[in-house]
Amino acid sequence: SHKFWSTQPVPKHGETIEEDGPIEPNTPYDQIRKEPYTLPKEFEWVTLELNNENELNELYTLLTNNYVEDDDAMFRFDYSGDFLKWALQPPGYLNTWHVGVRVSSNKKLVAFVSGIPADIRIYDSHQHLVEINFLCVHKKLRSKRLAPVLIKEITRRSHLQGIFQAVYTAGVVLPKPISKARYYHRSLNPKKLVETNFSRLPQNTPLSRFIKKFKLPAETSTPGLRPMVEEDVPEVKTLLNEYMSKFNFVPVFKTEEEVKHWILTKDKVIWSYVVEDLETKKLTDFFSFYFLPSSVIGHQVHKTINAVYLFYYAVKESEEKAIKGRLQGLIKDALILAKLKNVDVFNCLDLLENKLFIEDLKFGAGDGYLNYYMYNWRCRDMGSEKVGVVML
Ligand code: NHW
Ligand code: EN5
Repeated sequence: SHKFWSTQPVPKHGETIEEDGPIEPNTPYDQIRKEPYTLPKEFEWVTLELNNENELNELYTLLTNNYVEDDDAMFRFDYSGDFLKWALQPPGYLNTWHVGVRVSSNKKLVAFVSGIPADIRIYDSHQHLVEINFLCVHKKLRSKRLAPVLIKEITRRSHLQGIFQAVYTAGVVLPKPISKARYYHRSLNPKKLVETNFSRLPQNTPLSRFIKKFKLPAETSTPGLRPMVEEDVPEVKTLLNEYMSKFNFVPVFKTEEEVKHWILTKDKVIWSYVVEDLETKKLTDFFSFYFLPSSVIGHQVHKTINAVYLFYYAVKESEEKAIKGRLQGLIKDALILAKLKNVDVFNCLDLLENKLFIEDLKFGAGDGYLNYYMYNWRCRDMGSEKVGVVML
């Protein structure tokens, strides 16, 4: 099978790994193809300029109508324009990695793929690489082998920048995941979730009892919890990098600019909170969650579900056995804060130390999974509790 993926430097399914390292050597600059790959004749390549509001809107429209859906095609991700700018313009971003395909005759945007620069650690190896996301082909152009052309083109544009490894995630299984995580969902607005069939009312359960089960306190309870501000950036950077040392596959935040970009609150995009020790005034913990609504496909009343996803966090607790209680308290406060923002569902994956709170805080297993991949890197796979990379 895999007519395309079998030609790429990725491990084969069933392959056993002896030693970590690249699958193929870096291509010397003079041997990298300098012309874009050939598209079917009715299409042309474009580099999107997301600072241009019209082009940002074209991307928003393509994704809102054609991007990822659940397996039963009931919900589709609805990333906002502000969110896309945040996701695609981090420090050091390149316009040339915002790759679009237009119909030559009418200039309609019909496909896209993106890359952003990132630093990660996988086991003991630190890498500066590209994170690939937002691969999308218009519904009317599916199964015409456009995706492999987009992937080869973003690969070529990465090679031209001296980058030969990539990280990406997908719901689908390809050769070959380094880890597989599961989605979990915590109802904040059970009535709406039942009305949209996002969640099913369990047999013989009245709605009133279902609603009661998910009730939360009106206020948070962690002493010293407050919204993160710009002055917190240096301490959050240290907390996060230290906390990440527990895991095998993690982001490395090298500059304060990156932490400012990725963690600081941006309204309706990402919210972040810190815990300040009331005596020492030092930060002990933080957490963040991003806002990613989903369109409810073909519903008469409800057009969107307001969802947030747990993003990066750090817990400072020297006693390993006390982490569970500490983290549960923090995430319970995150649920309360999200509820106050009119969020319908709080989502997370079972990575980081999330298994410590998933059950007790009444998250339920979703029907979606997320597979983690690296391009041109061979390494041992790992359980999701060893993964620290959260992708948007
Ligand atoms: S995952 C979300 C991907 N997007 C969606 O699911 C949106 C809805 N679907 C679509 O738009 C996050 C289309 O169905 C897409 C495929 C475009 C997905 N990743 O054109 P054909 C990301 O963005 C393979 C990789 O006919 P199509 C991560 C498939 O296995 N490959 O299909 C993106 C087959 O190859 P095979 C995928 O349905 C990571 C071939 O595409 C894939 O019209 C990209 C069929 O192509 C997926 N999600 O379009 C890789 N889905 O060998 C980056 C299908 O099996 C690699 N395929 O025959 C690294 C590059 C940088 C390296 C730098 C050194
Ligand atoms: C790359 N950066 O499947 C992203 N979502 O569970 C691309 N299910 O929302 C990769 N089918 O389980 C994305 N409700 C891969 C994920 C694609 C989207 C996806 C799943 C994740 C999802 C919902 C709705 C299912 C609708 C029917 C779901 C059940 C929730 C319930 C709440 C109460 C307790 C039990 C569980």
